[in-house]
Amino acid sequence: MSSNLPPQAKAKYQEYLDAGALEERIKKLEEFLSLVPKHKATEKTVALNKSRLAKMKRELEHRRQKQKSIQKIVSPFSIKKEGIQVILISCFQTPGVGKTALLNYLTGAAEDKIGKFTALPEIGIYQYQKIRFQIVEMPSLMEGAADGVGNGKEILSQLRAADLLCICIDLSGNIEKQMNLLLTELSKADIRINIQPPSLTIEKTGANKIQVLYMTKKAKEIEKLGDLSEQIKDIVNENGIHNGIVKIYGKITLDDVIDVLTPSVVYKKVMILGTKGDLSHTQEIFDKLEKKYSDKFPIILGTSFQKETFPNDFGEIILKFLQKIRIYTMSGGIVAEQPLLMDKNPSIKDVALKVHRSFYNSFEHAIIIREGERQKRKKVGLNYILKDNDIVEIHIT
Ligand SMILES: Nc1nc2c(ncn2[C@@H]2O[C@H](COP(=O)(O)OP(=O)(O)OP(=O)(O)O)[C@@H](O)[C@H]2O)c(=O)[nH]1
Ligand SMILES: [Mg+2]
Repeated sequence: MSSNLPPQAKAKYQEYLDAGALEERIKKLEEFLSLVPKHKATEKTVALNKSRLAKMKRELEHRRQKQKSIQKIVSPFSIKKEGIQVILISCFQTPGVGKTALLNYLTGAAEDKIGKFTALPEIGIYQYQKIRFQIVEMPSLMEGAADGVGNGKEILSQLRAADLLCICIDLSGNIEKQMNLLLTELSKADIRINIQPPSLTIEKTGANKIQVLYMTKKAKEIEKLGDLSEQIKDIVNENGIHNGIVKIYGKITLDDVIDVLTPSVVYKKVMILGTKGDLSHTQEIFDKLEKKYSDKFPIILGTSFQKETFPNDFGEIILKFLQKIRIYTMSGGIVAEQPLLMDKNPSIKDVALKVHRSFYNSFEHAIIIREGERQKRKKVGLNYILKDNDIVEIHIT
C-alpha cells in the first residue's frame, strides 16, 4: 500500500483487513477507496484495490445466485416485466416527491394512494400508440440504501432489470441533495448511468498468460499502451484470471476493465423528472437542474400533476431515448395496430425471427411500405435495414 495516504484511509484499510464477513469486507474496502485522494501517486493503489473489490463482488454475486436458486423466494419488491418497464425512483422525504401522483397521472392506477407513503411497488400501465409501458413506482431510497437501509438492496436490485429509470426530483426541495443521494446509491449498487458498456472483452484461455490486444485504430491511439497493458494484466491477474485475452476496441480506462470484471455492473438509461413544477420558484430551480445535470442526462423534464403539465408524447420521448424502432407487420393488406419494438437498425431477418422462426426458415421475400419515400412500396430481401414506422409484409414459400 502506498505510504502517502491520509491516516483515515490507512485506518479504514486496517478495518478492511480485520473484517470477517465478505459483505463487511466489501463495505470497508469501498469506504477506504472513497477516502483515497485520486492522483498519480495513488493510481496504482486505487486500481489494485478496485480490482480486489470487483473480485469480492463477483464472489458475493455468485453466492447470491446460489442462494436464490436454493430458496426460490419471490421478494415482494420483485416485479414481473410487462411491455417496456419504466421505474420511478426518488429519495425519501416527507411529504413525498410526487411519484405516486405521476404514476396516477400517467396510468390512473393510484388515485387513493397519493400522499400516502409507498412501502411496496405500485404498478400501472401507460399506453401510447398501442404500446404498453409498465410504470412502476418503487419505494423511495434512503441514505445507505445500497448497504440495505430501508429495503434498499431489494429496491435497487429491481432497478437492474428495468428498461428505463426515471429519477424524480422535487423541484420545491434541495435538488442537489436529492441528486447526490440517488447518484451515490445507484453507483454503489453498480448501476452505471447513460453510458455505453466499455469497448473491451476479457476471455479466459487455457494457457499463455494474459495478452492485451488493441483491436482498432482508435484503441491503438491510446497513449502509453505499454504501461496500460501492464496495469491491465495486474488487474486481471488480481481477479483470479491468469490466462486470458483482453481485446480493446476503443478508448478505455482502468475502471472500465474493473467494470467488465464485475458481473454486478449494469448499464441503464436514466432520465430526470422534476416534480411539483407549479410551486413558486420551481422554474428557476428547474433551470439549475438542467444546467447542472444535462451533460450526463440528455432528458430532463419539468412536470406538475397539479397543473397537469406533462409531455403528452411521453411515449415518443421514451422510444427515442431507448432507440426503439417501431415495425408494423402486415398480413393480407391489413396492418397490425400494435407495432413490434426492435433495437436500432433492425433487418428484415431480425423481424422475421421475432415474429416466428418459420418466417425466417421459409422466407421468400418481403414487401415494405415506407411513408415519405418516392418509391413507397418495395420488394426486399432478408438483409434490408428497416426504419422507424416501416410496414412489413413477409412472404413465405
Ligand atoms: N403542488 C404539487 N404537489 C404535488 C405534486 N405532485 C405531488 N404533490 C403532493 O406531494 C405529496 C406527495 O406526493 P406522492 O405522489 O404521494 O409522493 P411519493 O413520491 O409517491 O411519496 P412516497 O411514496 O412517500 O415516497 C402529496 O401531498 C401530493 O399531493 C405536484 O405536481 N404539485
Ligand atoms: Mg408514493
